[in-house]
Parts: sequence; structure tokens; C-alpha cells
Amino acid sequence: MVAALAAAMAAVFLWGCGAFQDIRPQAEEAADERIYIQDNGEMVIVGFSQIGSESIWRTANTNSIQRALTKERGYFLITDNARQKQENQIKAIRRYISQRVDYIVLSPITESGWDTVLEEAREAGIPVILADRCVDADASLYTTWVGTDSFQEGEKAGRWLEENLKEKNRLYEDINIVILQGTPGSSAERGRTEGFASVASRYGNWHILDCQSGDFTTAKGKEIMEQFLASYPDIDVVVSQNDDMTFGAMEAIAEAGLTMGVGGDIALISFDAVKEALELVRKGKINVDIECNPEQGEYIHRVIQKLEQGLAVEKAYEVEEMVFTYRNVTEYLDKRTY
Ligand code: GYE
Repeated sequence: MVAALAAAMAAVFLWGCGAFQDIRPQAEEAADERIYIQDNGEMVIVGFSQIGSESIWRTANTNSIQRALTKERGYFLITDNARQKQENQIKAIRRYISQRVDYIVLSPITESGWDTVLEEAREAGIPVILADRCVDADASLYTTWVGTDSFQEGEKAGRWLEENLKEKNRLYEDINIVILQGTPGSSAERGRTEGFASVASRYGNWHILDCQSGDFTTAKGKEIMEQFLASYPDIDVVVSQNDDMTFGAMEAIAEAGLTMGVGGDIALISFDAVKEALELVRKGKINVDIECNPEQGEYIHRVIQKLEQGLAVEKAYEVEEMVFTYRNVTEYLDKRTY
């Protein structure tokens, strides 16, 4: 019993986000980091399997990793774009194994289906660093994970709605909600859906009319939103699990002759907080944007540095994230690079 409790607490600790101060990137240290990388003068070869280029966020995430794992720092980085297909990711990983890379960085499209290929990497002695999304495989099959807490992001969305309705004295009114979900079975979709539901389930008057996947793309987001608008005449809130789908939803809403955002017919809750979306938050067209931070490259570099020095790493590293509304967005807008 005590052992089980200790194990449960250890798991909570691993998935918490308090222990990561030591690898948080420090800009002033960037100059001379090659010294930590292999002392025999050889480059550290990293095979990176990226999901695709479905969103602005994804491109920013790829750029962040490519900016961090540079030749100047002693890396030889091979990147593969899987075009949103798990089979392509599995092929890329097998290629990296046969090329005998030093590390594999994997951003897994969905949570399931990785056990066999991760076993193969382990047998080959290649550490796997998960980036962005999670897997449901045994934790011993990967070295560490650097990413974002999508359950918490979904929860933040729910809390924002709660606060907003409270401010307007509408907390106990009937509220009709539709959800534009990301790629089905991805940890980003599951976490955001479940996190939002954890708040929504407390309100019998919040009606989730429909949830459909727009696959994190603008085109699909628009298509699904058109279907929602055709089926449900009285939508109050759209929860769109990334900015790209939100852009598509906005087109569909405008074409249906409805208004959106602060004071509009339909409130928009979005995720990611890319620059283009933050501009729309500033203009009051998107009510709130829950940040998902794509800048994970420096964290991955820090992890590899530690492993190269034979130091222990944590099982999970979470990047920091904020919530943006028209009230606080202006001061952050100028600094946004993606
Ligand atoms: O929100 C979305 C992207 O996995 C957190 O994937 C990521 C999500 C991000 O395509 O825009």
C-alpha cells in the first residue's frame, strides 16, 4: 500500500512541471556549448521524425528544433516530415536505426501504435526523446519527453469560459458549445478534449452539441464548422483545438452572416497562440487563445547535453505557457516570432 502510494506520488512528480528549472534555456549561455557534445570531436547525429507541416505551430516547432541542433553546436540533424502519417514516422525511425544515429527525436502523431518500433530502437541502444506529443507505450521505451500539458490547456479553456460567463452573469444559462478537435487519438486532441470536459461536466447547462475532427488544418476546420452551422442554429461557443482550424471556422462563420469574438454571436476559444491569431485576439475577433509553446528545441538540446555528459534526465519536461485575451495580448504581440 505504502509502496503503491509512493509509486503514484513518483508518477505525479514525473508528470508535474516543477523540476525543470535546471534545463530551462538561458540565452546568455548559448555561445560555447559545443564543449558538452562528444569529446572525441565527432558530431552527434540526431534523427528527427516530425509529424508534418499541418499548422503554423508545427512549422515553428520544426524551426525551433532545427535552430537548436546546429552544426556549430556539434550536431548532424536529419529531419523527416511524415506528412501526418504514422506509417511514415515508423519508416523514418527504422531508417534512423539502420543509420545508427546517436539519438532519435520523435514527435508522435497519435498516442498508440509505437511499442514495436520503440522496442527496436531500445534494442539498437538508441535513446528516444519524445517531443511535443506523448505516447501510451511503456515509459521504459523512451528516455524523456519534452512537450506541453494539453490536459491543462483544455482545462484553462474551460476555466476561461467559466470566468467569462460569470462576469456576464450567464453562468447558469443554457450555453451551446461545439468542439473542433485536432487529429483523433493524438495526445494534443485527447488532452484538450478531456481537460475542457473536466470543467464542462460541472455545468449541466453547458451543452456540447458536437465534437468533430478538423485534423488541425484550416481547410478541414472550415469544412467542419460549415457542417456545425448547418446542423445547429444556435451555437454560442466554438472550442477550436488549434489556431489554424480557428481561421477556417472564422471564414465559415462570416460566410454564414454571423459575427464572432468579443460581443459577437459566437465566442471563439482557440489554442496555440501564433502571431496571426494573437492579432485577432487583440482585435477582439478571437475571445481567448490558450498558448501552446512550440519552442522546444533548446530544451531538447539541454537534454542531449546532459545525456552526453552521462547525467540523469527527468522523464518529462514541460515548456511554459500562457493564456491570452484582448486584456493582456498587446505587450506580447511584438515579441512573437511565429
Ligand atoms: O496545437 C497544433 C499542431 O501537437 C501541440 O499540433 C501540437 C498541436 C498544435 O498541429 O497546431
